[in-house]
Amino acid sequence: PKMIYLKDYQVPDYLIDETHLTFELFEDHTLVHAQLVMRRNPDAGAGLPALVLDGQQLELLELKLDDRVLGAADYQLTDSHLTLQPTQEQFVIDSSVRIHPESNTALEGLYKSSGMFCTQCEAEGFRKITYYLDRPDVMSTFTTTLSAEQHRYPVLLSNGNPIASGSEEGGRHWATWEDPFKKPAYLFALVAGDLWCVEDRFTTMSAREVTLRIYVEPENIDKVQHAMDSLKKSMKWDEEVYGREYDLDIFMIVAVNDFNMGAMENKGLNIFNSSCVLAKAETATDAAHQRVEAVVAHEYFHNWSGNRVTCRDWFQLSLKEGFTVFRDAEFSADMNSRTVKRIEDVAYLRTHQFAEDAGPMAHPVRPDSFMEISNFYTLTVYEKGSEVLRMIHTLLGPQLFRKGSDLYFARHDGQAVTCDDFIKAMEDASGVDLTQFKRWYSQAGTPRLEVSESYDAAANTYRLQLRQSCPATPGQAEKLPFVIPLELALLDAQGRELPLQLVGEDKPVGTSRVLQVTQAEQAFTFVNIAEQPLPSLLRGFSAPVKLSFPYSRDQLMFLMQHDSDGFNRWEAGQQLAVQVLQELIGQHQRGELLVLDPRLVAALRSVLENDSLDQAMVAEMLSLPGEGYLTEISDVADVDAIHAAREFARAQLAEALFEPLWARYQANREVSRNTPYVAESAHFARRSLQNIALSYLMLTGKPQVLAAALEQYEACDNMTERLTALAVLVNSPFEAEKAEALKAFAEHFKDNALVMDQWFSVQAACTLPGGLARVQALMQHPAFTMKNPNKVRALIGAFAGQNLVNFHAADGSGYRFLADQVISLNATNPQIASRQLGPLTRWRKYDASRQALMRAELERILASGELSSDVFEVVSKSLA
Ligand code: BAL
Ligand code: ZN
Repeated sequence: PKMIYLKDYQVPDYLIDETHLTFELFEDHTLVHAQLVMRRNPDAGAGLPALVLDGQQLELLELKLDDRVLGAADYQLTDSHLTLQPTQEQFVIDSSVRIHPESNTALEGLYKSSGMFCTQCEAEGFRKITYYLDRPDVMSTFTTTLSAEQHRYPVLLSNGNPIASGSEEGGRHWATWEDPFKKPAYLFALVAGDLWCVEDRFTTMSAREVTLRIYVEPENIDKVQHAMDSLKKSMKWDEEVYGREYDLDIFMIVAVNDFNMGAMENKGLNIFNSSCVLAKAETATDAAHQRVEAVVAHEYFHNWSGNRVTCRDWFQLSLKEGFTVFRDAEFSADMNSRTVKRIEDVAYLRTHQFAEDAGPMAHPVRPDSFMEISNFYTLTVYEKGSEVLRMIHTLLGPQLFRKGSDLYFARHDGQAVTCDDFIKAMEDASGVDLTQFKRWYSQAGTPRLEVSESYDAAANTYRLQLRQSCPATPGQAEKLPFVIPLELALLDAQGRELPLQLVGEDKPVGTSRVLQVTQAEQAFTFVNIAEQPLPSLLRGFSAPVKLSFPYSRDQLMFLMQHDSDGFNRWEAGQQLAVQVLQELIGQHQRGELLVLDPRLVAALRSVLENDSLDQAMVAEMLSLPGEGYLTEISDVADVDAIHAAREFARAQLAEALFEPLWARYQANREVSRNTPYVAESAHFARRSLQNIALSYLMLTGKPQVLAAALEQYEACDNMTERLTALAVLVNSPFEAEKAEALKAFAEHFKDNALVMDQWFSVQAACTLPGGLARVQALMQHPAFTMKNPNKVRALIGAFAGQNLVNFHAADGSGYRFLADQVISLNATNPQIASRQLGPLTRWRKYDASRQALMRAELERILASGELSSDVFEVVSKSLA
């Protein structure tokens, strides 16, 4: 595979104005006829160059140029392109091809999932359906007719509005859909299956009626209401917050079981991984309910940020993804607890995206090269991209940001544009110069921001000295300073915010404000500060950086109690816990007795005993930094010491805080027992505290806790409580109870694939010794299959990504296992194979012996035969 560069971008030589598709779907093949109404691109210069169409795994049956059948001498065919010579500026191409969705295991293009036909075209799947200019800057209207056996496939769907349908001889039927909005081929979709739907309506802000349909397999029709409610909330929110109205007469979501991603925003016909649609109390956890709400919103929001205005080329992917993640995060914050949402997002970013940004696959939010675009649907493009949008929002403020987004949508509606176009609209609307800010798009790596202070009691001034730097990343040795929005406050000894007046200002500007750090070294001096303050820095995580300030543990405890910024109260607790855990890690490494700093116990006790705190916040504050995060912040991660230290701290906390934990648990379980399940934030909060309390309590091994776990497992009415009870049993030494619960669970839910995924995950993540053997045994379970991406993620992904102490077993068995799975998946589903590689690519984080073992497995993959471009790119870059 060869590297593709952003700098080589050229406008397309030809454009496609109209695309007319006909699909004849059969059990052993599908015929695709495509009529493309094309013309020379006036922006591409003079003359008539050769027309090069993309196409892979297509059997060409017939090709016509303006009704003239072409012979083999009239075109060139390779395994990736069809080249021919147009003779006029405007022309029509007709092609007929045969494809094989029934044997498509890569789940790109047209494929079959649980007996239905469906598609996934982003990024480059459409070229596996027909010959086309498969690039996002070629936008066309589409008319699609599909025909299939009526009995097996009563529902026939495509993008846009339905315009005609009918029956054919031989038990077949057909339907025609027309999408009047020009779109790139990656937004094309088709579905044929035996599906039921829930239907609803939405009246838009200009009083248009839109039909909403969610299609699922008949047995899942009882699990759709939450997604429908989420869709209506999303449509309303996008009108209110962004002024964006839906544009077609119908909006459809289809749930499919085999799907590489979470969901796909095809115009008017979103196709979803069933895990991101189906949710009801008995089968989906609170987290799953929130995920459904967020993904439904995300895909819906793409209708404007992605579809109406799309990307010029795939280097601009974050134009639509970073923006849309930011939009869905704000939506979720408005629907639920804003602070808790921020905490969850930041914890995720710092554990996973920071690791990516420090590893061999590090790339800018707008990458400048790739081999395989599928490898760039990354945490950096999505989550860091969203942080970049959040920073623009912070710098401009909500009104100017909205003015900028209005201008962006108005200026570029119907166009395929770049990240620079987006920034330009923000600049033009706000008058703010974002030239330096744009380095966030072009420079990879997580910036460090070191802060120190000095207080001058005689002059009543307080000075913050800042130093920013950014480590080298592949291809980028030197970095220029970023614009870092630093939101901060200064607290007095009572925890009150002081008025903030910088030198040179004639009066204070609020008590919490955003400073712009733009230089490698910079200082800010505040005046009229009558006592030594304590700074609350990077409030709300106002920039995706690694901040350091020499807080003492006592100062962190003070911030945990007093900071008025909820995020920073949590953050102070996390920093305190990190300091304490790192001390324990050191003790473990030196072979010393482990001793937990009692201040952590005291801090968490006061959190637990504070009835005025939101229960979800209490739960978040009780959660110690994860092993993944502790790995990320280590220079050399000692997996065993990290695990031992964290487990020791959890066990000590459980013993020391038994009383308040037990009281909180019992009170919350009592309410849960007497309240029917509701998927709302107050209920999420109660259950999250109840469940984290149970997981601590179980570490004490007390019989009344075991009894409580069993009671919760058996008597609860929802998956949130049931799965937690199962997880604590699985991680406990109570072998008989554990075996019984696992068996009962599998028996009860054996026919529900999504619930069985959770059953696999809980066991894959169990850190007790023998993890690999358990995972290998589970791969033989009748409910497991390597063909289903959700199953791969639930078992193999959870083992390698969450069960660090077993995956990193010193004998290399975990690495060998993962490499075997990647080699096997490479042949069937390259995208999923490449995704599973993540943990092996981080080999530089570990000790010399593990490094050698991990490298050896990467080299074994490289030597294993013909690799997909997906796997080859990640492996070769990891070894470079
Ligand atoms: N565009 C791929 C799936 C998503 O980000 O919505
Ligand atoms: Zn997206």
